[in-house]
Amino acid sequence: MYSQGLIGADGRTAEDQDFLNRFQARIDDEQKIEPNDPMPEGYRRTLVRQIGQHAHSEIVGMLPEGNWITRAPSLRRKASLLAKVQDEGGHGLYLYSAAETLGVSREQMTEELLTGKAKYSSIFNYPTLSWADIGTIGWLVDGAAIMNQIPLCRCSYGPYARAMIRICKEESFHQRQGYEIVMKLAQGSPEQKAMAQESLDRFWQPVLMMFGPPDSESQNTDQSTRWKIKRFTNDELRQKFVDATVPQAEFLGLTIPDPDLKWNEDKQGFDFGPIDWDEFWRVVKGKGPMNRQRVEARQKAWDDGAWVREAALAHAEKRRAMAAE
Ligand code: FAQ
Repeated sequence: MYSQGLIGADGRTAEDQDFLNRFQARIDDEQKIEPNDPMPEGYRRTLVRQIGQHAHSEIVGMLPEGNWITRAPSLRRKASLLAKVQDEGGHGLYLYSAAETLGVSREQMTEELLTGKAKYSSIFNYPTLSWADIGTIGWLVDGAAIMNQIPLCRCSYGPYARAMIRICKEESFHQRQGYEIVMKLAQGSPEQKAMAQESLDRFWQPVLMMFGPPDSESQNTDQSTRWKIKRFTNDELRQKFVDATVPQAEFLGLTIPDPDLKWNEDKQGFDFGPIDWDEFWRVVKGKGPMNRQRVEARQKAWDDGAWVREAALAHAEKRRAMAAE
């Protein structure tokens, strides 16, 4: 995710202190920034990076679950999984459109993804090895996504905030369908319960990593919070997620794989054990279990779709020529 390229950097914006102060005053006043409004180049670039990575995550995120559509255990499960994966594709499309309002094209963003310049969420570089993983992804990955994305509905950039409202509604359905799958397994045979537990064991740490590095290592949080792109820090959201999820696991009769997990009366939240940040950075830098396969799948889809893009352009050109006659 998070393109670090120079997409859209025009280097021409006059950003004297007066301009920056006026912009910050609009942000502090909770005014929404719209595509044609003047904005600092850094604000625009931060949004292109974040929205672009978010869009890529939604699209790449279709792959681990898509892997199970043909193997879903019943027609009902297949229909809801199909709908869920399709929703994620829709989210990617709204988000690419939101990023395009900032002057970057879908082609540029895709190129950055395929060349590895732009990132996507680390979580999608893990494989889905069992049916229980589909439940765990809905329950925990969509659960973490909602925790992170509800505050984005109040992001200062109008098109991103508005896209997030619909996305969050759909994500909450996804979270429930995942929780229901895990619940059925947890209440099923000992083998099914063991499958749910094994999946939770594998996904717990990678899910906590979704919120990004600890605040002390997060280079973007301070500025993004000042611009009200982010409303909470990475650690704050991670803590909220843990506090919301522990009682859900207890209800399911599953054990969160963390011996240090303990209720802390003083902070009214759970303490939890260390996260393997070396693994996080390895995955972010392209060395996760599925990075290569994920990018190859996107490259193939882009290549296979070339004729559609060419046909659509030729059609648009023909219509333009006819209208001009
Ligand atoms: N993976 O300075 P920060 C979903 C990078 S959607 C990879 O803290 P920031 C739905 C970060 O880019 C999931 N890289 O960064 C679904 C930066 O590097 P850079 C995606 C990561 O932007 C469910 C560096 O580390 N959600 O799941 C990750 O302020 C099921 C330092 O980090 C969003 O994208 C990571 N996890 O905060 C779909 C939400 N974390 O770019 C299908 C929007 C950090 O400077 C199936 N994004 N990095 O080179 C955000 O809220 C923020 O971008 C954060 C990161 C919170 C993710």
